[in-house]
Amino acid sequence: MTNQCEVLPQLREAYKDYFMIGAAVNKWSIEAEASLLTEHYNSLTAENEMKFERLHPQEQQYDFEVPDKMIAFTKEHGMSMRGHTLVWHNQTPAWVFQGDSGHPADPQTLLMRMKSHIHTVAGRYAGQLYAWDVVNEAVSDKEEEFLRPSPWLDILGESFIARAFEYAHEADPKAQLFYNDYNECVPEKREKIYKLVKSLKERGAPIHGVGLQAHWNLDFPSTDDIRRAIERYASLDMLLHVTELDVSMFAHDDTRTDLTAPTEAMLEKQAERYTQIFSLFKEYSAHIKSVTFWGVSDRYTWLDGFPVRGRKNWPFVFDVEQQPKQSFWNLIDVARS
Ligand code: HAH
Repeated sequence: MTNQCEVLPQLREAYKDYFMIGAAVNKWSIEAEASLLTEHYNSLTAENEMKFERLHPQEQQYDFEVPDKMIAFTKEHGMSMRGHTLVWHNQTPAWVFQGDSGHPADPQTLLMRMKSHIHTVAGRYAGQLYAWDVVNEAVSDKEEEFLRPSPWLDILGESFIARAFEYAHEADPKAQLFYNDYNECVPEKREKIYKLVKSLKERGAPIHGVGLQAHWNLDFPSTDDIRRAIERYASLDMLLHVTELDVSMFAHDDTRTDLTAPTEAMLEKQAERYTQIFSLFKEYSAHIKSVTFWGVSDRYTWLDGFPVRGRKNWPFVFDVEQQPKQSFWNLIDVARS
């Protein structure tokens, strides 16, 4: 088969009047999938390389080598970059929350560490990232629980969220600052995210947007629930970014591990889903300014290891050979319709 790259329409070009098209990258994909990236995408997010544990593994040690290279790549190719993420309960080293002799850190120490981390990281990249996911996943999935229990919440109380936004704004006054979460279209959680963002706004915290992670599958969430979530967050006068889109072939309770390739039925259903999803995004493009896939092609996705370890998944619009799937063509049709 001939190389189709040159004749393919470009996703970023097709959507240029609506929103940026992004991809999460890592050290491997930014090289192995470089031509797909530069052809179809104009925004990158580091999948893991800007997380606390990677940038700041020990109190006196920062490591900026890989993210610096990613930023250089985006500049070289005229792309933009989102920052992910400053404050999260996961992928944060234990030292952050530790005090003396086995006790947890006291509130002043933890707040000082948070401030220093945010000032150093967001300060280093000031003016080079158009947005930051300042706080990731602070809202609980459990009924009757508002915020997720975490060392941040346990030690600092709810105010850790507003403080994080203030520090990020001090360090990079031009970056758009986002609250980012998953299950963002589930009505009960949607209302908690709405309540959190509303209270941040009312307290005058410098928050500019809501990040919808959009880890979805062939049936979940319903397009009605996606629409309702977009409208609800937009009603707070927030920018919206779709930050981590993937359309898994497997429902949450599906633990099959026998498939070595997607079935025709799966591929067709996924393409229909992509049509519905991007039609909605286009309809709300006055609010949605960036749509990022949490990967590039089906060669690699974090879903190969989550929630079922070692089960291959095929969530994107380019296949394992980096060729366009029906889903890709549907996205082009939606853009042109
Ligand atoms: C996201 N969490 C994170 O924001 C991202 O940083 C990571 O690379 C992948 C997914 C989604 C998530 C999770 O980590 C655990 C349970 C449910 C959802």
